[in-house]
Amino acid sequence: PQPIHLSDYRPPAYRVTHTELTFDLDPSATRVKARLHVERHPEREAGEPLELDGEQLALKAIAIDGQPLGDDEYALTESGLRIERAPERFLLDTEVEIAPEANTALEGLYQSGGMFCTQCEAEGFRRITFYPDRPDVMATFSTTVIGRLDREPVLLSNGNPVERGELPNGRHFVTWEDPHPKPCYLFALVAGDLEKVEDRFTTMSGREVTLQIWVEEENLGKTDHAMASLKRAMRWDEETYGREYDLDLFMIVAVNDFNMGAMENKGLNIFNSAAVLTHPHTATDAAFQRVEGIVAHEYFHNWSGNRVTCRDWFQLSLKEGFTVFRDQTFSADTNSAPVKRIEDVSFFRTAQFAEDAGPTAHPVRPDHYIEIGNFYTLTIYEKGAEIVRMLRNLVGWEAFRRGSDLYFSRFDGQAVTIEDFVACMAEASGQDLDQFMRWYSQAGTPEIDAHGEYDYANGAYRLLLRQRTPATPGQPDKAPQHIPIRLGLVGTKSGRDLRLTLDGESLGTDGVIHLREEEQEFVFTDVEEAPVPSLARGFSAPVKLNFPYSREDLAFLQTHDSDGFNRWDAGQRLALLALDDLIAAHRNGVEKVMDPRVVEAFRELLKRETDDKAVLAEMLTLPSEAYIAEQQPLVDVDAIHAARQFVKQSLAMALRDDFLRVYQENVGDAPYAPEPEQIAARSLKNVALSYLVSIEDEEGIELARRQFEADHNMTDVRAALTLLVHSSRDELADPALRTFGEKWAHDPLVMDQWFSVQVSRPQSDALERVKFLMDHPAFSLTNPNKVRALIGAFAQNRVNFHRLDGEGYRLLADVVIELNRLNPEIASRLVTPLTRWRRFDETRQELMKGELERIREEKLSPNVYEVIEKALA
Ligand code: B3K
Ligand code: ZN
Repeated sequence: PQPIHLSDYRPPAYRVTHTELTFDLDPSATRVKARLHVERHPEREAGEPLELDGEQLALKAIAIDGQPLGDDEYALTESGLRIERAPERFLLDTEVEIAPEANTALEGLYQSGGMFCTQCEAEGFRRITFYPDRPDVMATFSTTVIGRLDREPVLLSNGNPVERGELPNGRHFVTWEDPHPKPCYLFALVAGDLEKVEDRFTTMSGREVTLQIWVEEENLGKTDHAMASLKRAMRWDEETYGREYDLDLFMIVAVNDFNMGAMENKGLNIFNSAAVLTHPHTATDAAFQRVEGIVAHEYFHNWSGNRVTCRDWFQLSLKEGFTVFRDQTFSADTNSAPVKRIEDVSFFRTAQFAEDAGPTAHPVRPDHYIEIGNFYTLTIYEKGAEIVRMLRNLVGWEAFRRGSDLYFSRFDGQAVTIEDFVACMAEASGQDLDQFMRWYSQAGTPEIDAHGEYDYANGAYRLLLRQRTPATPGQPDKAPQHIPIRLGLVGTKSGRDLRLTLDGESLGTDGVIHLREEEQEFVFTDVEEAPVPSLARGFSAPVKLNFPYSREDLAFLQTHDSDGFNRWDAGQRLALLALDDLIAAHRNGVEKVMDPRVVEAFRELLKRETDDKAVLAEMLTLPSEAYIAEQQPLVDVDAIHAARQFVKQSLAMALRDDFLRVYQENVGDAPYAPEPEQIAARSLKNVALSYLVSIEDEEGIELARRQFEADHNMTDVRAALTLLVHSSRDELADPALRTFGEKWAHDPLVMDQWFSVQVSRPQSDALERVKFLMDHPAFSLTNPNKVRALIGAFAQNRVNFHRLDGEGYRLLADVVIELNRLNPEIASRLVTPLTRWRRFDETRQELMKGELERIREEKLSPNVYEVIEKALA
């Protein structure tokens, strides 16, 4: 496979203005007729050939302006169909046959259970019909779907239904019209035996919109939260961005087999059932919040993605980064804002930093790729969102909103670039964003080394900052980034934020400085007392910031910082310092000693009753093993696990009664609601319980057992089950697992949780469990949710996946090899942990590399090929 380069972009030779499709559905032989209204692109010369993409299509007929083409008038190529001589403007008719039931890649038209559904982004439409499958070809669509009345009573596509009727032989049809020009990646079709839940929404200009969520009958009781979330998102987008919905109908469909979370097809969003269905007894608080976030995300795409889309796939972050930023702020507005930020940043610093430091590191706007399906990454999505967040902070919300309005009005109905977006922000704010554009082109995480000094004699504080972005594949040298650093100087005497005066200008007590050079000194004057700096508040830029804080400084910031995020981060830094010592002790075989400062800091936290409970729960959570590993030059999985366990147990022993009290204070008996206050209490309670169970405190174990049996809601049940299964009390864990597994055998989403809980346990039998569970009737390699729940979860199990006998790696490679044939998109995601082999000790390096090499022996899909080549380069 050959890479495609951004610099080779040219507009298409021909565009399609209107597309008429007719699907005659059949699992093994669906017929697709396409009539394309084609015209030469005004910027391209006459006489160029027409090239259409097509994969796995059996061509049955082809005609131009009603005249069938002779064999010498078109050519079928490896990637599609080519017509050497085409008129300036014409109708192209084709008919192809495809086999949805054989489609295990879940791209194009496929079957999930008994229903037909589609996934076209990024390049799935070429598996449906011959078409210029690129986002800069935008057409209106008219789609007729023909199916069997008994098997497919419901026939859906984009837009509005305009005609329906019965046909001979028990068949019927519905015709849909979508008046908004769209690229084919936003096309969707769903057909099956589905039921709907319906609601209404009145838009800000008073239009009535019908909202429908389509599900299999047994899931009818699980749509309330998604529907409520959708309505909140619609209102929020009107109030916050002035964006109104633009069709009379908005549909969501839940399907069980889906590669990603969901897809924003115009007017017909298709969702992984895991991203839409909830019920207090089947979904955890985290799942409720995830559903809210994804429903909002897909809805927001209606403007940021659909009305204004991407010129080419290099611009993917144009729609994804902006839309993630929009959904993050929506969730922050709806729930606890500080906790949302803590969760997002925690995840980002663990997973995106690792991506940025690994062999698949790429800029937020890549300049080449082999398979675009590999670029739906944390960098494109989450780092892209961090860039948009920096933009919002740089220009201020009002200018940002003006820039956003300008962007939507100027480019409505067009396919554009990241420059177009940033230019609107520059225009609306009058700011120069040239250097800022480097965030899109440079891969890697900038590191800042900061040093500070208080000059007692002059009451000045000097802050010296030095930035450096490490080399990444293909980018050895980096230029300095424009890094906005929000900061405060917290007075060590007063415990308050001091006034910030820089170059004679006042920045208030919480200001932003701009690091643009490789090295820059900032001198704050009139600083009345010696401060501890609180840097990069709210994670004001996606960077690693090192400052030589003492443990006393961190303990001080943890209680006094006015920024909630940095209070939390100070605690994390303090814990990391203690963990560092313990990791070293473990490696050197020296006795481990707990840092009393961490114990005291926790004791203080546990006393605070006034604090936001959700934030408190976060503050009581130790950095994850994956995040600790991120901080180490070379990852020692066993030492990290042992050190973290030691800290957890030391805290539990020292503060046992406090944890018990916090648990008891937060047991509520109100009926379950996925509301911030309740969620906070549950997470605080379950964190406290996790400490008690970590030392196998009898009272704690008994509380966990009772919490499991009380069966109040899935959040509490799953938390208790996880604690029991991850403890060494198998006499309690085994019956609990059995009860749970039997009770929920009929519910695939709950069984996913049952799988994950078991295979993430630290006990040494986790791998054997994976193998055993792969034969469980509820498991299937062709269902991505199952693969993620069992294999994906196991690959996150640090101690067991990285077993020294290499069995964990072998198991993952075996699955990757099978999935490479069945579902390349999932296979290439699943292989990620192996690609990080350079981070481990020599023995593990060899073992991991060996598995990558074994995979390379196979006949690889472009997806897996690209990742393996990078990993072994
Ligand atoms: N835009 C989709 C991505 C699906 C692509 C899968 N190859 C989901 C989202 O970001 O909303
Ligand atoms: Zn998206």
